[in-house]
Amino acid sequence: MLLNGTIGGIISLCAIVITFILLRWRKKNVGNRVAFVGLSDSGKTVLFHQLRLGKPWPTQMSMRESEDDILVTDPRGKPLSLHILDMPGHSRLFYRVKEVLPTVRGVLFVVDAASFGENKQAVAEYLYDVLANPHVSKNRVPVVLVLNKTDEVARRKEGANENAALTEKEGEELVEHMSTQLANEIDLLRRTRAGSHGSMSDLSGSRAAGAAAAASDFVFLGDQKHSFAFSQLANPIRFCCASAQRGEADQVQKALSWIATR
Ligand SMILES: Nc1nc2c(ncn2[C@@H]2O[C@H](COP(=O)(O)OP(=O)(O)O)[C@@H](O)[C@H]2O)c(=O)[nH]1
Ligand SMILES: [Mg+2]
Repeated sequence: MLLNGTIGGIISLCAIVITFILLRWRKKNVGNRVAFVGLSDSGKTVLFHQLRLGKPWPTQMSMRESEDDILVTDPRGKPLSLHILDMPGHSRLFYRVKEVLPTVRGVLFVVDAASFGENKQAVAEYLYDVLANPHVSKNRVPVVLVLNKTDEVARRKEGANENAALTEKEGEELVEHMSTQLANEIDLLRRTRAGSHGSMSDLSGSRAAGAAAAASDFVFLGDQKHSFAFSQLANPIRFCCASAQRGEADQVQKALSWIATR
């Protein structure tokens, strides 16, 4: 009886130790790659250089990704290394994004907040393909939506004042506005895609080459019974504002630390 109890105790202890080792091993193997994705011209490359050099750098259109290691700090100030990849945004090169996504620990999805009104359908289509990626959805990869070019948004509000900047409250309102608009677009898109079995051919203005939703692997994002909301996703999602060109990227730094410590 006593012997049975002892053996049972040893087995439980072994199970706990093995689980602990497996969890540590899994965490180590998640890697530290973060892909910067989003439509062309959203500001990925400017942001990439701003984060790696701490200053602007002349950008150029590239057909291949650039990569580098950067350091971020956790909430206790401990430095953590991340490998950031600036992906080309052109729709013809979405196949590279598809190849890279299965290797990432996190995604930084950059949006041009100044032209969002005209581009929201294209932004939503790209975002859908990223969120529906099997690795991203199954492994609950954290996704940060960076609302970039807030300087331009402020400039338009304030009537051509070169130094215009959004207040904290205006930044929060922008996040609220854009996240609601994006959720509405995704809601529409998932119904269209579900209705057409994922065929991209009848989506007006869609990124043809981003045709991640082929009939066989169409993924319905979120809760089918309710209108789409980002909170329905298993992925941790976070929004932040930036003006990469002006070097205003501290919210992005915080978001990267958040990815690194998850
Ligand atoms: N006003 C403004 N322009 C920006 C900002 N970030 C990038 N840009 C401009 O947007 C254009 C595209 O930037 P780039 O980083 O090459 O975009 P990518 O195609 O997403 O890599 C360039 O002309 C940049 O100077 C920003 O924060 N504010
Ligand atoms: Mg670029």
